[in-house]
Amino acid sequence: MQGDVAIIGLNRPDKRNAISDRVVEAIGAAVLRATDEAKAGVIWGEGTHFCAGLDLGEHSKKSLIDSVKGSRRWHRIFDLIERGSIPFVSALQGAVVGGGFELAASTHIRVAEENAFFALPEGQRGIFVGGGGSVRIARLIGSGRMGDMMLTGRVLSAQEMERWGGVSYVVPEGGAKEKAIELATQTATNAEMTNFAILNALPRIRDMSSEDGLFTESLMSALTTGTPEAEERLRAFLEKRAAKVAAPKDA
Ligand code: 1HE
Repeated sequence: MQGDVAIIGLNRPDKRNAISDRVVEAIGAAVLRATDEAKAGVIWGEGTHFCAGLDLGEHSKKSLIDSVKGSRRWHRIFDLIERGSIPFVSALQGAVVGGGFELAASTHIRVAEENAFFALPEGQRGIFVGGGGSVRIARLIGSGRMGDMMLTGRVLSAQEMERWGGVSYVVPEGGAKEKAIELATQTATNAEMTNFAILNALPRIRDMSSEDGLFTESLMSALTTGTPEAEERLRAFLEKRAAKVAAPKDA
């Protein structure tokens, strides 16, 4: 923990933080604990690479049914990140590959170091994404671009991925974790109900018709405004006790 922020590290650098069954279960346990104890979380990887994706050694030994169950396990656990109640920021360096990119896509904000690189080599490996990428990555960067990555195996730099909308911040080498903690700390100061609505209403509204989306938005808007926290924050602004919105420093 750092203040209100839970720090979750992938700690298997000798295997480039490849995700085995044990690793994905450990991520799930850490995320549940963070959701209970913290107001925001950071997910980062020990060593020179964020994550090399699925543990291919373990995967190659699986039966068909175990492979389906394995994918469903990733879905269940990554869903705890994406649609839980606290925001998660991922700090990315080196390889952000396959399931590593799927993990990053389940977090709410992605910070990449200049040396980070992104790929979906499933085509080359003869497999398919199984950690939610066909939904989350496709919605993040577009299914056309995702299809291009999977078909050609092309590798994108952090800057290219930023242009594609897959990461929101590119920082110098060695700086991703610190920036991710800074952003997570910032999100932890928001009203809890607003963070909950952002995490849970936004992805659902995206899946709705415009009409249903607008209706749901009105309900969420009223629900958040009705909390004592919102009442106090709105009063603080009107009594000039709250910070104003300031123009960016480099504007
Ligand atoms: C692994 C894995 C892994 C490394 N599963 N063991 N992911 C991939 O196709 C990416 C495969 N990995 C790589 O391309 C490279 O390892 C990296 C670019 C990530 C890093 O390169 P490098 O030179 O720093 O490391 P290395 O020497 O390749 O790997 C170090 C060790 O990690 C080595 O084991 P060692 O026992 O020989 O030391 C590697 O075998 C091992 N290693 N990556 C198992 N992925 C839910 S579906 C998701 C589908 C996918 O994720 S597909 C993409 C899989």
